[in-house]
Amino acid sequence: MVVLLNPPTEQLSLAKACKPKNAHAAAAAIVPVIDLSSPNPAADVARACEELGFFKVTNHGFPKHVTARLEAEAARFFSLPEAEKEKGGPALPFGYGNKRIGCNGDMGWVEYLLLDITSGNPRPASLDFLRETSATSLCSALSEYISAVRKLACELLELMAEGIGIQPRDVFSKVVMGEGSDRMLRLNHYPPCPQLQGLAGSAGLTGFGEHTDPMIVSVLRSNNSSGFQIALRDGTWVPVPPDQDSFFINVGDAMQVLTNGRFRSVRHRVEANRCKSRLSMIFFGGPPPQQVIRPLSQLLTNGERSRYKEFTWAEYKKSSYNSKLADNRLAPFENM
Ligand code: GA4
Repeated sequence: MVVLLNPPTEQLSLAKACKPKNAHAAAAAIVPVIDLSSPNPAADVARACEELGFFKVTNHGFPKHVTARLEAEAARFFSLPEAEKEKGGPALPFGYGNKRIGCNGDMGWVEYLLLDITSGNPRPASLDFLRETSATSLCSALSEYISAVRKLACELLELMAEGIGIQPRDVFSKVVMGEGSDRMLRLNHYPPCPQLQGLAGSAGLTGFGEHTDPMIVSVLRSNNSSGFQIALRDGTWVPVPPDQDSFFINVGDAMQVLTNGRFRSVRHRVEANRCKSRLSMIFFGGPPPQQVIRPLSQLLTNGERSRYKEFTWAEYKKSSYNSKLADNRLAPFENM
């Protein structure tokens, strides 16, 4: 089933999404919750990365006002007239994008701002299309958020290393936090979808189609609007109950390779909501372009073979950006 949008060439598929009322409660039980103020969260972090590739963190100490400020700035940006926002597009891959995701025909009921933050903050030029005052206030909200989210990502990556029993503790974090490491920030706005209003409760419109994240780690925060779903190992999709006070962490493809498949890159997607806007902010942390990606030698004990062929991050990115969202991007790099 599809919904036809304007212009009619833009077709977004309707995902099957029939869920019983208590599905959220069941899903809440599935998503591991890691309390970062607990005495030793590392083992739980590693278990979550192995079993699901996904978990939620609470008591993270992230300053609330920083999130609130970026959320307000993002909402202000997305409420600008379309013609203003379009000046920042098309997203190839960076900039403002509307419904088109990537360059290979993927579509979603989403508008977004994808920013390259490799050098710390978004390159000022990437927001030059905004009037000076809005660019300045969005930029400063972004820099504040980016420095706090980098700290949180770093802490989580260290817990992942500790939990899986490898040393030094910064083995993952230094790859993501080093000079020239590939880092991005994405602001996604999923507007309510009026076309869904009249439809029966069994269908959901694709906001962001199913995919895995190519990077090492993704740190996601959203407002209190539902729609985010993850796939379990058996392919079952479960809705993740929203929680605006927590962060959700995804393992990405590069981390799956570094750990020789112990940590799982989680497949996820977002369904559009018929009546409520969803606003999310995602930090993606990856390696520098020339970094060779292969399983850490400490994890290849007792003659364990690498499940993957070696590749550089630049090679992986090139191949990723030539793929469709739902593709298994690691398939060409798997050893038989
Ligand atoms: C998915 C995760 C991140 O949002 C992203 C996406 C990127 C893009 O939007 O430009 C990609 C997608 C993502 C994976 C496959 C390619 C590239 C769109 C697409 C179809 C920024 C990323 O790093 O990979």
